Amino acid sequence: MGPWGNFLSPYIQAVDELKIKFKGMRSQFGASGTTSPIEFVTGRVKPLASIYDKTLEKGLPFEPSKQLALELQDIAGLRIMCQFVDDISTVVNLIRGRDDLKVIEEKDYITHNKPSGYRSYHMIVEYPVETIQGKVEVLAEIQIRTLAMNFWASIEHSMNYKYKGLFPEEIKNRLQNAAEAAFKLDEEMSSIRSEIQEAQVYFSEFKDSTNPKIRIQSTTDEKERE
Ligand code: 0O2
Ligand code: 0O2
Repeated sequence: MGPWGNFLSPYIQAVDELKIKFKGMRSQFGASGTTSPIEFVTGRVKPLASIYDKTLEKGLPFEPSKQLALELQDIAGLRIMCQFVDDISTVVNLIRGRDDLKVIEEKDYITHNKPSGYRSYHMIVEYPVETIQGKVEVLAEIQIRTLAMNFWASIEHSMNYKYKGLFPEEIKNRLQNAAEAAFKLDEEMSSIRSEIQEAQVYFSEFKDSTNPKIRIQSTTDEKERE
């Protein structure tokens, strides 16, 4: 493994482990019969080309170093998507309460959205990775957002590639308006949250009852209980 391979290896492990842990939180909610505040989780290690761009932006040497590990806090990136805005604070509190990581910084781009219109809650955490050389503490960025915020950010991010960050005024205004529309959608969905969740419970029970494998399993479970 070359110097970049060695440098990035603990980040790859951190992303893999954290993804499993956050997906585990979702399953635990499911198993306990409580609606999960987590809809889905994704993760990535920053590609070398993006690391290179960031070093140019920040005036850092493009080489694996302690300084790079400190300055680029999102080499390991996790994204947690929620259905409702209120779920975000539930997830933030769950992360704050964990013993396996340390929260270093929080940025609330939901109350204070970025001028672009971007909304998300960011947490920078320090996470210990066990390697064959011993323990390595790596920084990871966790972005927590609703599905609507994620939809907006994904579209805006891909348009950024086309316009290289320099949007024509009209596009910039339209994107800002779209961000506000996405936030209105979030508010509207929150106002009928109980109605939506009731329908989702009904829907998953209906799916289970029409799935022959699950019907056989639940009959077996019932027999075992008797
Ligand atoms: P399930 O059972 O579908 O939930 P991975 O390595 O596959 O775990 P990766 O590569 O980090 O994940 O990210 P990826 O492939 O972008 O997506 C991770 C998980 O998020 C996948 O589920 C996707 O199905 C799910 N996902 C991605 N986009 C959406 C979306 O827009 N809506 C919903 N509801 N889910 C989405 P899993 O982990 O394969 O399992
Ligand atoms: P990627 O991996 O392509 O998403 P930084 O720029 O990181 O040195 P800062 O200001 O501390 O400095 O970071 P910030 O703004 O807290 O978080 C940066 C990340 O948030 C970005 O990562 C995006 O993922 C997301 N983000 C921030 N602003 C916007 C925005 O206006 N639109 C979209 N779509 N995403 C945004 P990167 O670096 O772009 O990398």
